Amino acid sequence: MALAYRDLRQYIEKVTEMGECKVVEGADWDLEIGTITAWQGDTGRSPLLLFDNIKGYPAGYRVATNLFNTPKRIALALGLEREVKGMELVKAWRAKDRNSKYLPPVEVETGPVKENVHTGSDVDLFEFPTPRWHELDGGRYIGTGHMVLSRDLEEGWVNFGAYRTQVQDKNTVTVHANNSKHLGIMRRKYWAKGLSCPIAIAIGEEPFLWAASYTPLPWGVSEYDYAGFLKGSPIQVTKGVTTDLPIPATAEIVLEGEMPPPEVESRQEGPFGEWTGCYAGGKAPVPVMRVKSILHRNNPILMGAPPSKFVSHYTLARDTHRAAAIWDELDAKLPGIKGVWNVDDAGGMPIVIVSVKQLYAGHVTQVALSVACGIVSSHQISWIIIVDDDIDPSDISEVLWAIGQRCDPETGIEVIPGGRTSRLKPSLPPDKKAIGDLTQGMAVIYACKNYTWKDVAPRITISPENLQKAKEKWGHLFEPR
Ligand SMILES: Cc1cc2nc3c(=O)[nH]c(=O)nc-3n(C[C@H](O)[C@H](O)[C@H](O)COP(=O)(O)O)c2cc1C
Ligand SMILES: [Mn+2]
Repeated sequence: MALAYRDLRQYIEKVTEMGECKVVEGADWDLEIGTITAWQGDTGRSPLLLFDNIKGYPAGYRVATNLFNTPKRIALALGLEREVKGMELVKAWRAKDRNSKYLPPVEVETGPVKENVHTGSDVDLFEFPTPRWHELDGGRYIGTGHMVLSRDLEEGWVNFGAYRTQVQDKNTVTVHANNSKHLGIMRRKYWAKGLSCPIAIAIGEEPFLWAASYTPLPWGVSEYDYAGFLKGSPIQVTKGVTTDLPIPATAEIVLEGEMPPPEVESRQEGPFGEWTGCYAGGKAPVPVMRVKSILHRNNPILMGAPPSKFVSHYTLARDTHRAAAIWDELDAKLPGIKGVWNVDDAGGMPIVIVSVKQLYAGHVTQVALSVACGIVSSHQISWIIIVDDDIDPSDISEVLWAIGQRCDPETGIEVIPGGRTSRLKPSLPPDKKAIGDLTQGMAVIYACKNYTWKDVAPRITISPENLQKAKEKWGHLFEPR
């Protein structure tokens, strides 16, 4: 189905037509926007929030949050014909990804992002109503729903990713990228030669650019090509003003500049409320970006995606997208995979449930260990739960029943040491962090029947025939006429 929108603005217009956008007037950038975002996000059915007339800022300088929090908005954003949730949404993502054909961007002469261009002493980051999102945040984070662009010095391809970005002063931000991430690798190639790394940051971009920004892709694959494929048409880019980086032509705000080597300049950054549901990062020195130009549309919309423990509140259904990617990885290796669920309530990654139609002895062990070492699944995973094919893994009540009735803890739990985690993990002990040992165990819960004696305890179910007969005879008592 063709997408109903061209850019973030038009997406918001469509959401408004659907009756799912609330304009909030008069909120303060200092905690009020963040508080309303979290309060509504936690209802699980937040409208898209569009903050206007923000305290101390002119009307029209807006902030948008909670963009994709209902099945209706997810369907609109993904271009699905009807709204779906649970395993249906996982299957919809799989159908999209299966037709994967990377589409490179097209360059256009100019775009609405260049409606306003500020350079030199005209650069002032305080032009925008950047929120302080969470109560203990170390400052105002302009980059949460954003994309940080860089070009590989040797290979020439363009990467982007979401790396939290804090405002330091009118023309300086800090960009908190892990060294293992693609920006982390790219910037060190410039720094090794004593050069500053040119970067551009787009804030407020069309939904598939946002999805590509936080999705890990292989080294060498530009997120632009992936976003183009998700969209079904190439992303329009235009050359920057003070960098030659291709920037999204319809972005709301773009900052351009460079990151000098950290020994030339770093600033204290953090802490920041993170995806684990906890504050992380403390106050620590982080490399800066010196902002050389700011481009923005008239009446710009700063897109915010402040992390909370629910990944689905601030991403484009990343919880289900991850389940789809894990399912694809498993299907490429093993038969009998009937469903994969990634538990959003656990903070996005630590709990994955797989339902399997057991075909031979040892099958479930293969599945569990494949999840433990999958490219998508292995990072940050703590619990792998295997259930049988009569259990819908997205139905947590069914999964708890399976743990309660089909798992003997003495033999049904396996702990694998040395799983990959990160400094942000609240359960990682300080002494391991101190020596850089960022690993912890991964547990497998076999909440499934034993293959060799699996038929001994049939479940209580009502056969469709008996149900139909009962309905015919007594349905009139229960169903409204
Ligand atoms: C809201 C949000 C904030 C993020 N902040 C950071 C961050 O500060 N540092 C980081 O290394 N990754 C961060 N990530 C995760 C990266 O965006 C993700 O790993 C992405 O795949 C990185 O792109 P890359 O694979 O091209 O490096 C964040 C993700 C989201 C959704
Ligand atoms: Mn990348």
